[in-house]
Amino acid sequence: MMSAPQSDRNPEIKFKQIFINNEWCDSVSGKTFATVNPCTGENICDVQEGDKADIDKAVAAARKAFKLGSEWRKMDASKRGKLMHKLADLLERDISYLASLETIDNGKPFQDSVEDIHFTADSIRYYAGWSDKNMGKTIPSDGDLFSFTKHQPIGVCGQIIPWNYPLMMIGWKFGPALACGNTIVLKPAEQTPLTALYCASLVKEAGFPPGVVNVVPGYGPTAGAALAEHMDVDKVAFTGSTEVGKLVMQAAGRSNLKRVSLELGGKSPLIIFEDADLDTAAYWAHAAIMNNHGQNCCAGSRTFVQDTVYDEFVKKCVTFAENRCVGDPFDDMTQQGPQVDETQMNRILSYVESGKTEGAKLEFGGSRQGDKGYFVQPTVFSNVTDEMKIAKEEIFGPVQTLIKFSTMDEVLERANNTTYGLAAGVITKDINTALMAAQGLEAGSVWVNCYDYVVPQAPFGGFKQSGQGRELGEYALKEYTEVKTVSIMIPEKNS
Ligand code: TXE
Repeated sequence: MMSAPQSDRNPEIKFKQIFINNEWCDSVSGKTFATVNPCTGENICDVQEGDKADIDKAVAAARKAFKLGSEWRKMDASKRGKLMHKLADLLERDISYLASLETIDNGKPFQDSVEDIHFTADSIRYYAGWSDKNMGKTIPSDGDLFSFTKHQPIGVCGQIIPWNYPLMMIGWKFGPALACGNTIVLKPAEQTPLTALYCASLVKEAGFPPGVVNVVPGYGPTAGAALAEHMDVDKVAFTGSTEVGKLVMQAAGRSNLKRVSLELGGKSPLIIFEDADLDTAAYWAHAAIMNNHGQNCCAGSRTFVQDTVYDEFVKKCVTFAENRCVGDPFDDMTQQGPQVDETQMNRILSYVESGKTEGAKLEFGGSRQGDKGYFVQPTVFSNVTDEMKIAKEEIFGPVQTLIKFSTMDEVLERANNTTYGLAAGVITKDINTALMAAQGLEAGSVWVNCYDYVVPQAPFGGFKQSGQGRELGEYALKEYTEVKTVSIMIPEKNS
């Protein structure tokens, strides 16, 4: 039995370089960038700053590892699965260290980092099981043909990830890519490169051949754009803002039409019907927006509440916000640490100002907490209407917007009246209400009587401008597979 993970406020920073071909190197330009502890605003360390030249080196290594006859291409699919299991075990072996590193770099509470690492390991294990099960078919073709499909890896995959779940995004991205036999160049977010680099050292320790996984820390418009535009990258997977998702897709179109999968922003509705148990509903509504400090792509950032219970519900939400424990992420009681950086904090505070200006009622919070680090008070707005900026744009912070509705038809139409479509939720005791809402909501995930329950086995992704393709579950294999039809002329076909 594993003992409970122990936090360390000052974890030793072991890896700050670029990881290519299972080796550590400095950036070609010689440049570095600082990564900051959002709790204090102080620099943790300087990390090598990769840009186009380093991406070129990493892509060349990934291409070499993908060559026909390479160790990786010849490896049994089941052996790929074994290496992935080893990687998942190593992540959990080092969970105390990794969770401490995640918390100083990102600011999330230590226990949340621990949970993220378990989810990372679980995602990699889930896909390890798929490694020898991504099967083609034999096809009853017309003519004297013996036809079959072969599911092949796509090739070199660029993976660009954000800072809100730095390690977990690695699990979601590495899992299907490696299971299907691809090679990877990962660019972590510039705000949170440290756990990705340590994870790279575990890839090497697990025994993956050189070049299968490469990690290049750096900025989006330089290193990220170089991956999206690269003529020798076969696929790019991106998680981040819708704005940058569009740039990634344009870059793919301008360059080599590489495959693209995107997981983007959201403005997800959570609908509270009058028959719900209001305490439970208020709990879910609070968790839906406040988890991970609101820095969650599927955050329930529009809470629609039926008019008959609206006033009572607002009070309950305020109580939850009042009781939320904001502070030191290494304290066991803390539910909310700082936002990831000063830019995000200021962005959130400017949304709060716009909410006040546009006439929403600030029920609780609304300010920065303290003057050190990037803490924002849990914030609750009532009397929010659909056309307000806080009801339309992704705030990505702990800001709850409570919106009134009367009928099912009306709320579905209003909930769907957005360019996004990542997730949605419904709280009700009535099965018909639940099913009608689940059917009508335009979202890639709909939760009933819960929220943000994401598991490795079930697909996750967006309708509309929230994305392209799906992550997790069997569906994600498709995003990392090319299907080849092989047709063989035979003397005579018999059924
Ligand atoms: O995102 P970016 P930012 C949303 C959220 C947040 C807003 C801005 O609303 O407030 O986006 O956050 C890389 N080519 N989400 O600026 O820029 C970048 O280096 C290629 C939702 O941090 O999209 C990082 O690795 N890559 C989201 C990654 O893209 C580029 C999570 C995400 O950064 C690039 C994060 C370029 N031109 C923010 N520019 C979610 N879906 O969970 C940047 N990048």
